[in-house]
Amino acid sequence: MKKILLSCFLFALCFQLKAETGYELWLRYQALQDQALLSSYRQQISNIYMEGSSETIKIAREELLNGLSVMLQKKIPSVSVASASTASLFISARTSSFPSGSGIKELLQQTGDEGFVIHTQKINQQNRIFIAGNTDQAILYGVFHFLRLLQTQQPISSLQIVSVPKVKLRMLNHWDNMNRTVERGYAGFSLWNWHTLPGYIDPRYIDYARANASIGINGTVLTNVNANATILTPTYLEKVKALADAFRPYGIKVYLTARFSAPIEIGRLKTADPLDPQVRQWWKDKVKEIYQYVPDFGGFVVKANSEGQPGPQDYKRSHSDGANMLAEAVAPFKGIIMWRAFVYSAEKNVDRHKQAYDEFVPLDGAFNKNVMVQVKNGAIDFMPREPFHPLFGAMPKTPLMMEFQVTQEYLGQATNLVYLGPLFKECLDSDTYSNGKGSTVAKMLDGSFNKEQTLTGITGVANIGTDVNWCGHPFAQANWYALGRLAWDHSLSAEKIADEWLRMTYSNHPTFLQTASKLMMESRDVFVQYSNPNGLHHIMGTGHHYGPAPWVSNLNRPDWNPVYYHKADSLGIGFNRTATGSNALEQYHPEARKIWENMNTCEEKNLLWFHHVPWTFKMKSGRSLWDELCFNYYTGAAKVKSMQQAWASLKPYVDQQRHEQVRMLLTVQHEEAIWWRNACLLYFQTFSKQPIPANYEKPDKTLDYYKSLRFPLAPGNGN
Ligand code: GCV
Repeated sequence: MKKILLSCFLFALCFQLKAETGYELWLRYQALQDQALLSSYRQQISNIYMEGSSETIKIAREELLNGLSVMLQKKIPSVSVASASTASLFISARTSSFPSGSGIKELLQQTGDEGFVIHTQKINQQNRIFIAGNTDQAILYGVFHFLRLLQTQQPISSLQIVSVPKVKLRMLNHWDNMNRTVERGYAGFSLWNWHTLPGYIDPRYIDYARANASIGINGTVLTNVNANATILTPTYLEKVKALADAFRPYGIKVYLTARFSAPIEIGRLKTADPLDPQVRQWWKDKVKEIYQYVPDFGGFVVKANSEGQPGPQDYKRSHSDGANMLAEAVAPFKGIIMWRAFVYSAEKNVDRHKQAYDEFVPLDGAFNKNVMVQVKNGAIDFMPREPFHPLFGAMPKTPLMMEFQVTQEYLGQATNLVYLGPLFKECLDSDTYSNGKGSTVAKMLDGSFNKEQTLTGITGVANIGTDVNWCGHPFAQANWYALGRLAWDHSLSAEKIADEWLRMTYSNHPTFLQTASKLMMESRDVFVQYSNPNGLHHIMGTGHHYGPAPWVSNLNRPDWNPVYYHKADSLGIGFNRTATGSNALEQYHPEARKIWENMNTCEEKNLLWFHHVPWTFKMKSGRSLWDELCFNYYTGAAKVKSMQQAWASLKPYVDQQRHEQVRMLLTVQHEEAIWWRNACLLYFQTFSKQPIPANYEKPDKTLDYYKSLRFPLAPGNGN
């Protein structure tokens, strides 16, 4: 009987799920089905008073009224100022508006410009909910948070929330080219339609700003770090202004990338030498011009002397010379410079892992106050698993900006379901030991150890494009969401974020949540297991970075070749970064490096990152290294099958359109996992000379077949 009832319920659930494209992201307000909760919410939110009339407040009001009317299936009336003192939901950015004795005034002393308070209090026998902040922007954040509580079906009868962002700059970096291709973009073209701007404001720009505001993102870098100076010309600044105007009410500042050679390319100067007075003046004038278009322009991100980009070293100047020249130009307008530390040189015969540290640590203290050094989470390049970058904790006098990659360049692009929350957290929670135990990367970023640090930030390379669901893979939206949520509060767990996202994007049903959350939480480890297990890295296809190609050895720069990273030979595999090898380990604090420095005790997930390990080396499992690699490649690929099964079981809880899309992509993912597994094992076997254990099915294709595959038109590679 129970079974029949359950089937009827699931059938009914299925029936009423209308097809969805995913466009609505996590802001997909749904009518509440749980009658008890519905009546409790309705009772507690009977009317609203929201003070203020700015554009930002109007947005907050509209969002709230719309969200509530859909979720509560009822129009919630707004009351006039005369009845404000009895409104059940009272929202204001004016401290004096809150009843004395409510304690709100005191709490607002801790919340700064962007933090908010959400409190439920009993006043005259009536429960009242207060949303308070010091600015209209804080109110917008508070409203989105309140809506999230309802979307995720949380109790609201005794809220005691004080939420303050842990870092000031919470940003997205778009690697969008001006012709609308997106470097490492797998979700269509760039959102910015430069051709129709400034006249046409695509409603999507507003939806983009709204989605970002809902997760606390407050800055966007519109252009690729492989920069084009044309963006700095008046025609384009007009367009940038139009975007900045559209984003401003949502609290989002616009930033651009500065091409270091712009003074030559668009300024007709003969040099871009940062110490040349004419060059310095050119940048000052250019910046002044930009601020005439965009009075709250945020500043520049700069990729200099990296992968062929121009920079100060072209003139024998240092990174700080270059950064400070730009910093001086934006300083009068309170702008900032985010100078990227992603540098490695073809000429240097030094482990690429070490180069950024070698270059930047000597410059600690040499940067102007309004410069941040923007550092990728790891020293190589957004690998599927990478130890934290040794620069974190090594530049105490310089504010460091974390750069994560939200777009899945090396993590299955848009065909693989990989939730990056655990990757972001793994890095943020890593202990640098720079100020003793507990000096996590997150604490290096948020100024915990340096109260004078005014610039703090986390940015993510965006995975957003013109695809109807914004991010290509339906689950890739979770990575955008996770970046924003962690930038706001890096202490949130990846599970909590996945849970919120799943509830808002799909369903609050407990069975759905249990299975889907497990699927997400394991997905990154699964990807690592079938692609880059045990610390293998940078063994992907050339250029497009799609799929495996560990055999590549013919690229001009040694450190572009996969063979440089895995170093497989007849003895073993892996990069010796200990004192007997490149000694990259010396760049970490002695306590931090302990978990890696000894091959016998090194955490196995990073073993081949730091050690060249004999094929016969005995792993903790008792297997030899070779057998362990086989185990991991096979187990990882098999786990994708389990992901497929798990997703199939969720069909009753997901609308057909989105369910089907994920189902098909998981099939592709399974094929790709087998491709990684077979290609890598067949190739590494040419060194290990050992068989794939008999209990595994044999690869059905040859190594030559895998080597022959070509993907000249794969996305994200400038095509
Ligand atoms: C924007 C990697 C990517 C490049 C990217 C570069 C960077 O090398 O493959 O596409 O260029 O990182 O972060 O600057």
